[in-house]
Amino acid sequence: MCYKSNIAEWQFASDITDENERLKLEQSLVAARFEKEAWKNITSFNWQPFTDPDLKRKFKLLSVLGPSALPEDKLTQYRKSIDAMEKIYSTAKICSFANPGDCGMNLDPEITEKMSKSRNFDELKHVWQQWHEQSGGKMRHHYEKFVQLSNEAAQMNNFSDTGAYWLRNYESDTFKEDIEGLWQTIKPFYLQLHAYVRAKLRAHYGEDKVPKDQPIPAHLLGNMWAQSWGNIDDLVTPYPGKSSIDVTPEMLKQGYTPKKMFEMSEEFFTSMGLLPTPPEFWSGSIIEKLVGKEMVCHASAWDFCNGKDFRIKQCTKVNMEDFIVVHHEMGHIQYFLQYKNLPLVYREGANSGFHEAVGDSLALSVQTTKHLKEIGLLDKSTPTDHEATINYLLATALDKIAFFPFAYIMDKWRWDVFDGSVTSADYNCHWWKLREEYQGIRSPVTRSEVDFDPGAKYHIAANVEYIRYFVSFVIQFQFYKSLCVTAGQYDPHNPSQPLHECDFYRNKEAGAKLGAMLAMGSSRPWPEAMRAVTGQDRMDANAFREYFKPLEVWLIAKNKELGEPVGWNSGGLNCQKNPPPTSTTQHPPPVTQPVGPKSGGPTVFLPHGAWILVAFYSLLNLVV
Ligand code: KAW
Ligand code: ZN
Repeated sequence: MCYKSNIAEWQFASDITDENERLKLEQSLVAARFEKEAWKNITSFNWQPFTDPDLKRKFKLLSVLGPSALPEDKLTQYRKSIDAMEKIYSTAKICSFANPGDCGMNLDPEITEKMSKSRNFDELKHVWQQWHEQSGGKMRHHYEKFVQLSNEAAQMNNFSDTGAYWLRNYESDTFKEDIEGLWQTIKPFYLQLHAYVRAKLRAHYGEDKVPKDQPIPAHLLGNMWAQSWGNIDDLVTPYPGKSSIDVTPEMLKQGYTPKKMFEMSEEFFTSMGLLPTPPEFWSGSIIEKLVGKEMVCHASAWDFCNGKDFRIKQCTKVNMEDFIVVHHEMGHIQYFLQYKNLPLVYREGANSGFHEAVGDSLALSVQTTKHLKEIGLLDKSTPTDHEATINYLLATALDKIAFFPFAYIMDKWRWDVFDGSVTSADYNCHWWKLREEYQGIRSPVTRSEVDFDPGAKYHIAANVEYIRYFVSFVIQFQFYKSLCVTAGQYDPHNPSQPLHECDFYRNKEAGAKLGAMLAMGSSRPWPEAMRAVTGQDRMDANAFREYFKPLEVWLIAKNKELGEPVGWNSGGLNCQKNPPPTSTTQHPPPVTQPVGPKSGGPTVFLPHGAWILVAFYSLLNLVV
């Protein structure tokens, strides 16, 4: 059943057609019937008093049914709303800024490339606004329906709402408090990075575009969601002209291909004595965007549950960023391979954050100057003095530290939506409230409740929980540090061997340690799995602080020297309930444009003249 469902899902994700959508839905209903039967069987046992801990754990994990608890008509609605959003997200297109007649720009690769490379304020703003309009903007009503049904399913599983249902995966009563505690530890460092980056952006774009003590405009950070900022490294690098770790030009020069990137990643895993991928992986995976087909380009790794068929689907581009993503996806595959002989119920990560952290822990080793030299992507004479170190750590921080507040609010927003503290009347403005409060960024154009900006991010559209990445970005440094100590590559008491220079390539001891943890799957509570690698049994930001220590010291001094304010003032949220009359310059409201909240109540169509009134009240709203 697991195999059949995966095949149907893969078919849809790699070839988005109405027929494949129908087949996927049909299969999901068959699977739901089966899961319901299994669940009835399991829950007919009084398993709570069982004394065999392993048997009890299996029963505990199997006793939660998930969305399949819904009656068939509602399950159909539920699936259809998610499929519709994923389809909107994956097929959205926008028009070019320079070439308005060219309206075939996809997120992957054209839009992503523009966000990463363009330094033209207005072009970035255009691309940002159009993407948000064409993706999230088209799915608000689907999301409303989805929230209602998803909560209904959670409640049928005896959870208060979907947020509580998600948290079961972390098997902790203090999970939310733990995450908040970690954020508080990271926050001072984030604020320093934010202040420094804002200063550099102000120098480039001017004080009028990037005011000194305000949130940063969300479209200037090299990434559509301002979630990782590595792509603007050239604008913010502390010592220009010194070495850069972006080896993209070298990869292109050497004629790298997606296939070569995957082969190299596999070789890194096997060099540590970890498992090779089977032939099915290479014949079944899709590692380049298919021409002539609509597909889900957001990367993913698939376990077809038959012990043989494991695949990756990724629209890989030849650049450093995707080289890291390749390792990330290969980390998922390694986990699959390691636990493939466990009972199906245990073929999962110790928790979702563990699954996300495997490839990233290795990628920290891959991206070291030492390793890049070894694989011929960096010149052997590249220095590793203090200035080069700061450049390196800052480039890494742009991806790793900038990410935390984003990863946090992705699920903070959904927790608030699922538990009802935020309703659809406030979906978008609440999103921007969190964006401003945690990330210190602001929308480049006024937003309203006609927009639905959370839906412009894949994991909201496709309903993938996100706090896993927050967990991952903390624990990957714990794993990295422990593997480095095991490999004799890091000694906390030896300054000539700092953590960020550790490369455990070819180290079999480190590989054995990691492999042993992965082979546990979800058979034990995650603190036990963590202990197998780190000796610790909790999430801890200290390894992370240790890694970045020289940069933290440097940033604090630099911001002081520049007289740069740390933090931001809120000059009022750039979001209002009603749409401002001039919010969309591209598409002026047609004669019969629906207004008002899209959920509930009837849609109101206004005659042309009434727009003047709407405009007046919107303006009034703005003034008030
Ligand atoms: C990130 C992660 C690593 C390196 C750089 C990064 N930059 C940003 C991130 C976080 C996040 C993002 O893009 O926002 N990364 C991803 O989404 C990578 C895709 C994935 O490998 O995590 C993928 C997401 C997914 C989940 C469910 C359905 C479809 C896509 N996750 C998996 O494929 C997966 C596989 C096995 C178990 C669990 C998840
Ligand atoms: Zn992943």
